[in-house]
Amino acid sequence: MQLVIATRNAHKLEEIRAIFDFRSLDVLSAFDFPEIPDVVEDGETFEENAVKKAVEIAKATGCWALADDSGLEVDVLGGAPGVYSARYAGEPCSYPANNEKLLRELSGETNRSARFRTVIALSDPEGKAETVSGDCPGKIIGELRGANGFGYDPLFVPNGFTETFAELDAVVKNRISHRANALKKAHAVWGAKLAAL
Ligand code: ITT
Repeated sequence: MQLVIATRNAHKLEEIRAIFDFRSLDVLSAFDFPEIPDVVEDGETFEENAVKKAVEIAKATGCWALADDSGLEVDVLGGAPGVYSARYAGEPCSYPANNEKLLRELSGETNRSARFRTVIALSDPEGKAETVSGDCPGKIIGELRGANGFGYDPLFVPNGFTETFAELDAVVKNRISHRANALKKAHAVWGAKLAAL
């Protein structure tokens, strides 16, 4: 049986494959289905967008699908960029422009607390979906540090560390991240079901 990871974000895909033990499942991604149009992410929550991505890809492929909707919530910005994390500085998605905008918005601000959040949705081929979520608390620093990872990683220092996600080894990020925490729950809740596919 095939499972499709409903993402066209290569970094996310790499992290999901590194974190989650898919055992003998044949795992594909949205990159394997170039004819399927991008899912329009117009939900107001990570849950809505994750479910929409998983359900649309499951129905279009006839496979089970797993989607990740994620982003950064900054307390002093009222939870922004939140669901708009990918396109915070406008279209098209640009990580440098998003990071510059975040630094601008937080200029002179002493409260730098934030968290990454991920919602993982799993849909069956008919479009019946469930979700789990995970987060990772930390703070936003005042300059970019490190070259690993993607997105806001060079600005985010997880609680308990002095390095940013972009300075930490991928093995460490994949042990403590929002995505790791969500996927641990996914494994606990859906592991047996997925193993039986
Ligand atoms: P798909 O919808 O195809 O999965 P996407 O990049 O559009 O790809 P999202 O809509 O979930 O995915 O947006 C997630 C954005 O949140 C992403 O582009 C980054 O800016 C940010 N983000 C999520 N997880 C992150 C992480 O682990 N490290 C750094 N930034 C992250």
